[in-house]
Formats: sequence, structure tokens, C-alpha cells
Amino acid sequence: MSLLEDMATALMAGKANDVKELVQKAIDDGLEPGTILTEGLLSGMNVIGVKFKANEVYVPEVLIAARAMKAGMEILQPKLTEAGVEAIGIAVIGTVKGDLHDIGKNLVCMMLEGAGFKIVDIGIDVEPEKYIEAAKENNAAIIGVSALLTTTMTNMKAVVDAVKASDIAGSVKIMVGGAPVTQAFADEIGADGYAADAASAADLAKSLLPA
Ligand code: B1M
Repeated sequence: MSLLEDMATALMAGKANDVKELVQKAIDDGLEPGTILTEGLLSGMNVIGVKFKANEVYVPEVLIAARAMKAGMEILQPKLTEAGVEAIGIAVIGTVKGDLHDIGKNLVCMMLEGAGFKIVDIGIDVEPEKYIEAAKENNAAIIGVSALLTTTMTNMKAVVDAVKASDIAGSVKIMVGGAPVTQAFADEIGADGYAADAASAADLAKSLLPA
């Protein structure tokens, strides 16, 4: 197996220390940072995403793989910055006002990061205005809103309405998700997209980027 294949395999197995060492070795061997990212780390994370969607791996495996991805990125990120490799897009993600659940939201952040996005995680219990401020500050292409309660999912509409009334309307897409949320609800409140799980969220976010 090649070094990059070994890296993808170690990432899928969640072996953070091995991933770190392999990333360092790839850098020392003179591989391009962008190649290390796409053919090593992202390639492993993509497989995890596909398996997660197919119920072949579950939340703990995804979290462990994402932690390994993060460990590799800590070493690779400075090289990517030096080489001018840019994220495919910036996504601001938070759990809606009144809602403190963040496990699913964190998983979505990790999968989007694994798909090549820069993530601005604005946390839990987020007011509509904070999504807009963060999107403006970071020039985000996507706002992601998570809700786990039937009592807080209704607050998602306030985020959609506030974005639509703001000066970033048209330049940012809004995606929603969380256990009680459905495609019908997303359509009803005027969101641009809905995803049922973290792997689908990464696919959706990519599809929402401007062509
Ligand atoms: Co809460 N809780 N909880 N809870 N909690 C639920 C959601 C509940 C279904 C439990 C139950 O009664 N059976 C219920 C909601 C009922 C309802 O509204 N219909 C509930 C309740 C009632 C409450 C409290 C009100 C309890 C109380 O205090 N009386 C309270 C509310 C607090 C608040 O938010 N204001 C509360 C509190 C908590 C804890 C703090 C104890 C804890 C949260 C810890 C944390 O998140 N840091 C907690 C937990 C852990 C749960 C359960 C057990 C697990 C949720 C979870 O993390 N799932 C949950 C019951 C259950 O689901 N079995 C429950 C795993 C996670 C990976 O899945 O979040 O669905 P999920 O995310 C998925 C997808 O939904 C999707 O991708 C993720 C990964 O595939 N997704 C997105 C999520 N966000 C997305 C965004 C996207 C796209 C996809 O785009 C932006």
C-alpha cells in the first residue's frame, strides 16, 4: 500500500497517532499538501461518510475517525496555508436558540470539515442574529442550523427569516437538520436544504456551493 492509502486506512480505523506520523512522513517525503489532504485524509473520511450512510459504521466510529482527521490536520494545516490550498467553502454552524444538544451538530461539523469545508462552529442556543454576524464576518457560503427538540425546531424559521431580511440574503444558503426536522419542514420554513444525517449534510453542503 502507498503512504497515502496507509493514511486513509489509519484514519478510518481512528488511529490518530498513526495518522499524525504518516502526515509528517508524507510532508518530509515532499508530497504536495493538497495531495496529502485529498488522497490521504479526505479519501479516508469519504469512505467513513459512505459507510455511515449505509449503516455500516455508527456514531462512535465516525467520532473516532474525525478525531484522527483532526490530529492529521493539525500537522497539515500550516503547510496547506503556506501552499495556498483553500477550503472549498466556509460554513457557519450552530444549534438553534433554546436548544442545548450538540452531539449531532458536532458530527455534522466534522463531516463537513472532512469534505473540505472551513467550519465556524458558533455553538448551542444561538440567536438568529449571531448566525448572520458570523456568516458576514467569515464570508460564509453556508449557514447550518441544527435542532433536536420539537419545541426549538420552530426557531429555525426565525433564522431563515432573519437571513432573508438581511443584506447577506442571496449570498448564503441555509441548511437545516436534526432528529425532528424533515424535508417537508425545511420546505415549509424556506430553508435551502435538509439533510437527515452528517454524511448527507456534507453532500448537501457541497451541492449548495455556487457552481
Ligand atoms: Co435531550 N432530548 N433533552 N438531551 N436528548 C432528546 C432529543 C429526546 C428525543 C429524548 C426523548 O425524550 N426520547 C427529547 C426530545 C423530545 C422532542 O422534542 N420531541 C429530549 C428532551 C425532551 C430533552 C430535555 C427537554 C429534557 C429535560 O430537560 N426535560 C432537555 C432539553 C435541553 C435543551 O436543549 N434546552 C434535554 C437535554 C439533553 C442533555 C443535555 C441531557 C443531552 C444533550 C447533550 C449534548 O448534546 N451535549 C441530551 C441527549 C444526549 C439526548 C438524546 C438522548 C441523544 C441526542 C443525540 O445526541 N443523538 C436524545 C434522544 C435520542 O435521540 N435517542 C434526546 C445522537 C446524534 C448523533 O444524533 O443529534 O439526531 P442527532 O444528529 C444526527 C442527525 O439528526 C443529523 O446528523 C446527526 C448525525 O447523523 N443532524 C443534522 C443533526 N443536526 C443536523 C444539522 C444539519 C444536518 C443534519 O444541517 C445543519
